[in-house]
Amino acid sequence: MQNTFTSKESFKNAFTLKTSNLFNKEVNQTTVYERYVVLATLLNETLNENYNKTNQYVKENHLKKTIYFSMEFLMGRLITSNLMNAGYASVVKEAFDDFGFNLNEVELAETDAGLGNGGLGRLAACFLDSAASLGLPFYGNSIRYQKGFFVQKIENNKQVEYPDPWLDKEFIWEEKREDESIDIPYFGELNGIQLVNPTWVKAVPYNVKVVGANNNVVTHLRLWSTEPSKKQLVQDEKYLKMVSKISESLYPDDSTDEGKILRLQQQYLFSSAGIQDAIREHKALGRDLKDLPKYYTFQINDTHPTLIIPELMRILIDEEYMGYDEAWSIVTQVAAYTNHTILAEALEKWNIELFKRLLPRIYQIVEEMDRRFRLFLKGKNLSQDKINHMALIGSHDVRMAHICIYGSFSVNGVAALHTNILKEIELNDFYQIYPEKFNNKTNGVTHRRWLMHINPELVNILDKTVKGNWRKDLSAIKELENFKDDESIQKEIKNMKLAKKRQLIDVIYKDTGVKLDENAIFDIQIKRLHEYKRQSLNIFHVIYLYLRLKKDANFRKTFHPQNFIFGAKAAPSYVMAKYIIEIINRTAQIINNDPETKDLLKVVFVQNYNVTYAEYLFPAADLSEQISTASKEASGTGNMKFMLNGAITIGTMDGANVEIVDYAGIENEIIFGLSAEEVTQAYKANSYNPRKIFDNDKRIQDVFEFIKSLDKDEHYFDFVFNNLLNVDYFFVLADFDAYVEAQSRANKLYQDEKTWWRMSIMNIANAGFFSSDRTIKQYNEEIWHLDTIKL
Ligand code: 26V
Repeated sequence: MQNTFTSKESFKNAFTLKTSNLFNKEVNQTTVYERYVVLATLLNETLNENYNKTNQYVKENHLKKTIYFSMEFLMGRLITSNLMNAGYASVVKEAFDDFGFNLNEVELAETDAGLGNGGLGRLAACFLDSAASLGLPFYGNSIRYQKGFFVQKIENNKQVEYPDPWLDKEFIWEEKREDESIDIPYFGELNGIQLVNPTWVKAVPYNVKVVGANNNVVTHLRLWSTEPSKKQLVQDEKYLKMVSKISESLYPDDSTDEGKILRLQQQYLFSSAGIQDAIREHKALGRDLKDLPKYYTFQINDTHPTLIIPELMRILIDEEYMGYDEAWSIVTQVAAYTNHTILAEALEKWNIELFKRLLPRIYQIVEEMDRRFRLFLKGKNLSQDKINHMALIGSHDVRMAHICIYGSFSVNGVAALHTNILKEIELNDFYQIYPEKFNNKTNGVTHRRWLMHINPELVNILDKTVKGNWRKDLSAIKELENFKDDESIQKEIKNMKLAKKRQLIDVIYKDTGVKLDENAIFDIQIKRLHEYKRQSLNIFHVIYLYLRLKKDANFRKTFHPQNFIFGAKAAPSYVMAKYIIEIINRTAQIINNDPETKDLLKVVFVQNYNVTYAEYLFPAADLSEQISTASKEASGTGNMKFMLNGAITIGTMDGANVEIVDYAGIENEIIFGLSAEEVTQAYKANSYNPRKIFDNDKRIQDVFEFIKSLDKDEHYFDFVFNNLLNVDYFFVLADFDAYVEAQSRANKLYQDEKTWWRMSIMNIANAGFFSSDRTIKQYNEEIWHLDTIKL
């Protein structure tokens, strides 16, 4: 097939022509950004053909689809992965060399699509890549937020949030489908079961192409935007403002009722639009609604899209005139739910009055579901207490997770330990009733982005050492293990790290003005700022280390220089998280400017940690900080990206760390701290006393004194101290001693080069399991049962 990208010459011609069409310029007169626009436009146009073929194949072969409903898709930049997956990267590179352009620089001109805040959103993006690459009819469904997750700057050592108006620049990969818009009703009153006088909002879809790797498959992510609806006769200023607010930003402030309504409006927007869209397609293809489960699975990514369950009931009952039982049978064969967190605060609940006001008919349906569920539980001879506890509605709230479990045929956790905790503890009542629904799908990451794209240096080594086709099946990477004691390969891995460290050093220098030492251990903690993730434990250890290095000359001699790198955004209203950011930054100021220790210790907090920054950080790490309070981190996926790039985990036995240890061997990670069982036990027995630990540990007392001295006002950080000394819900002080010991082990191990690089190789070689291709295959074999698109 002849297209723009089949040869260097045809690409250069097309590039020249497009440059002239778009900008009326010669190619060598263009700015870097204009080059990006031309390249992305050409690629996007070329992808149309395979996109149409994919759609046609799915339609003609009547393939079942999975629609992945997720509040977040943290895509990052698409240019590199699209070029790579389409197989055009080398042609473009050669042509750009001829033009004298730097492809890498042009790729960096794309703005991150930051439609997510953390692990759950990035997982959704990895799933799109993996599913398309496996040729599965898998489609994302979410919101086209006008503003991405906030841009973080550090000013005066504090986090300051700025908006991310990413759509102010054209998003080349999307295509608006005005003709497929859907009107969504909010508010109104009920007349029986009929909703009267609702406020109508138009949901307009935009498709973002998703390119499979070397298989010609192109699927999409569908993002819904809001516009005024023709059905809404009165369109005053208040209405127009409401309409634009709905798709304006991710996780708007929910401290007021207005904010809460807005969040629920967002959830209903993409849930309802996605479901109506699927039903419209199903009917247009002449299929019977009874057969919906043969053609669709709706995967609910955490509880934000829960409303698809009552919404589907509403459509089947009110618009398709089905009986309740028949409708329920369909719903419970199409809906599947993934749980991503066990923190109580994240188990979503909505106040009944608020829910009822915004979605009167949906509430009525949830009430009926609740009535029937309570009867069902009664039939199982459960106590009234237990029934009240498990019900869908109770204590003034609608409980989203309970609706998901009741309405789905599958409930999965995201790592082995996490699923066990759900079954045995958090959701045990439900597990007793529905053991067959519960299953595990350990997370994974796409090795196309998190290895091939970000670490060509390591790719070279793999191509020399691994005979199997690891690009297609990452498990082949296990062959690298044969070289674990091969000194020349160890040396190559070490050189790879050095190269990646140098690249990161430049980026960090430009961002923060701090120049890191390439010979130091790169110790990196990058993830959302949360108390359970315990960035606090990390910085407390850094402070301890600093104080010890200053007073202990012998220790200085045995210590290998170490750079501590943090990257994290705190939720804007999360007070404790913001104090921790400030402590890290103020500590960095002191340590980095102390001549006594400046060759031994450096601390940096990178600004605005996002997907693009992550692409520099993961490959440069020696130590991967995974130090959450055991039982709290559902899985983690950063831990997998570090492993795949040869970092050693310093961590607790939490989330997917447990499986990382299983695969790589416990001798190849640095594990410390309380176990999940011990933590759970301590909660139960109410036996933990942080004050006692503090009173008996001079090191912690010194650390707290140091933090006090960071501000003129010695009470400035009292909020933090009070919490840690009186509550310490996340066992920071309890694990301090074990963490100090683990860090000291790490520092010594790094100086034993043969052992260290052997450990590093063992991590890379055993990362195959953590490919999201494996994860997606398991979802498909055990939950979705989709057939493959063959082009
Ligand atoms: C996030 C947020 C963010 C701010 C406002 C409200 C709100 C409500 C819910 C959530 C859900 C976050 C759940 C989440 O991201 N879980 C992470 O999922 C990852 C992928 O499965 C997993 O690796 C992480 O361990 C888990 O924390």
